[in-house]
Amino acid sequence: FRVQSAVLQNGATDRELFEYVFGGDNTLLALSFVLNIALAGLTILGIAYLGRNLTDPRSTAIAIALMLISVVSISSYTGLASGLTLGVTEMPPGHPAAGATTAGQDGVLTMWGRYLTWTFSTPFILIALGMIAGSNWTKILTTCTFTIAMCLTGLAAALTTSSLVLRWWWFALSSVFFFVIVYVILVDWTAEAAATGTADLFRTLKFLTVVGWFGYPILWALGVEGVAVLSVTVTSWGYSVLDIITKYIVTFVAMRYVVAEPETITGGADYGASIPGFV
Ligand code: RET
Repeated sequence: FRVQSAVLQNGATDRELFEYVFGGDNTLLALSFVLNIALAGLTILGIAYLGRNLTDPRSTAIAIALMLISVVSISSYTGLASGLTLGVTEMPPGHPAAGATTAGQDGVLTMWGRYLTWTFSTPFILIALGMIAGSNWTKILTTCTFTIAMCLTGLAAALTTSSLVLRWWWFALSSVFFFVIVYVILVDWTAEAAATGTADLFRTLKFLTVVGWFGYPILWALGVEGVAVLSVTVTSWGYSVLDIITKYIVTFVAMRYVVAEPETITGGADYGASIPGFV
């Protein structure tokens, strides 16, 4: 007796996907995962080392937020490398990759674990940035909820197979949520950082973050999920390189500053109160 399930029939197992990635023909794809496992591990150790003498509670909180970014990342990439958070998705009619096959299944390789785990990693980036800017928790948590919404609608965009229009509708929704975050960073936090005295550091972090984050929707649109101009391997390397910029480089830039100038960071200690004019 066999239960017929459309989902199970189309789905490759984690073992099949693991063998597909590490089976020899996809070494480059496999490396895009393994590199980030190594870098996330080194970043965690680096933060523990650099922050070993921190006593100021605010600086320590920022260091912990930064560490959690890499804690999520090492788990995320382990999920991808093990095949557990990979899938094969059959694209809807009209999609350029409709009719493709991967690992013996109908569909294209979907790295859905990426979209899922950004839900957990991006809030910590925004908590660290918001605290460095000296913002208040209303704004920090607003950006956190919008990034969660952005990542989950992005996940929906990647997994929707019912229609091409719906995939792009999810993409548009996700982009609107993204613009809310970009607005808060560029307008509110920039002004607050100037008042807090962290403008210099914030300018660097803002540049790395805003430019880096814009790369993700561009890759999505050009990659196999979107118009399929880029191959899965190129897309995966694109995300892995963006992750290096938006996570590990941002972490070390922020960490060096937190360790070197805790007084300035502590200067934003009234983060519970809004700066006049920026409610
Ligand atoms: C998607 C597709 C839908 C439209 C938009 C996207 C934006 C994703 C972003 C991801 C950032 C991820 C980071 C991860 C680090 O851990 C979901 C690709 C707007 C901005 C910084």
